[in-house]
Amino acid sequence: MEHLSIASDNYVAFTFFIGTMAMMAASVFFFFELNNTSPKWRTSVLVSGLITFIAAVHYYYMRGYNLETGESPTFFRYVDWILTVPLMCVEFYLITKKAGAKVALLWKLIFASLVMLVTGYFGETIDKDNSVMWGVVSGAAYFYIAYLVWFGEVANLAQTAGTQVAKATRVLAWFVLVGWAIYPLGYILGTPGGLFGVQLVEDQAAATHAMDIVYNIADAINKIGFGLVIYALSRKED
Ligand SMILES: *C/C=C(C)/C=C/C=C(C)/C=C/C1=C(C)CCCC1(C)C
Repeated sequence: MEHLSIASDNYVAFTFFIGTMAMMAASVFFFFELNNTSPKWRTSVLVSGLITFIAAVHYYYMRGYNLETGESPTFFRYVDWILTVPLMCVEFYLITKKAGAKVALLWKLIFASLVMLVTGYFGETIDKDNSVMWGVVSGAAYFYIAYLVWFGEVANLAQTAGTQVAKATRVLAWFVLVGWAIYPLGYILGTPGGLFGVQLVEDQAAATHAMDIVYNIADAINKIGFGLVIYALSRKED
């Protein structure tokens, strides 16, 4: 059997490797800190750990897949997102629940995130020719989520849930607006004609590599960052 190791100039494989390690470390941290977390915040911190743990398992797999085939693990990328993004919606629900958030709000967030991800998957895989159209639909669902957390129900409930929850929700809203906006950039770089027919990276292999690196960086920022905001909130208010 051929021995596979990461070449020092293989940034795709390297970021998959670092991603695996970072997600694992974050999960261990969140899980072990559960013991020092007040009961009120325990579920929220547990969900932070589940998000990074699910990502760690997927990254371990995607790292091996990418190393062995040299290809982009698109399917498992989206399986990961379809599990972890709804869990991020659960975080918004949990921290605003004390202020009266209803399960209907949670479903609204989850539904929008599923629309965002399923349409993105279509654009990247089975209907690449219409990647711009799928990207626009996905973007609309993304803006709806951003709207809910900045100005809609999530923002309003957070205001009545107390200063610390309001502050934390504002930081999470920045993650959604800026951190999540990195993903459409990856999509535009990696999809043929992603930005209204313009191919930004000429060579398709290089374009796919750029997309994977951008997604890997975005995942580390968003999954671990989100979890740390929740963790910090659990320390400030008990
Ligand atoms: C942990 C994973 C996260 C937070 C993933 C978030 C993914 C997105 C916000 C993806 C958004 C997309 C668009 C807004 C348009 C193009 C297609 C996507 C799916 C890349």
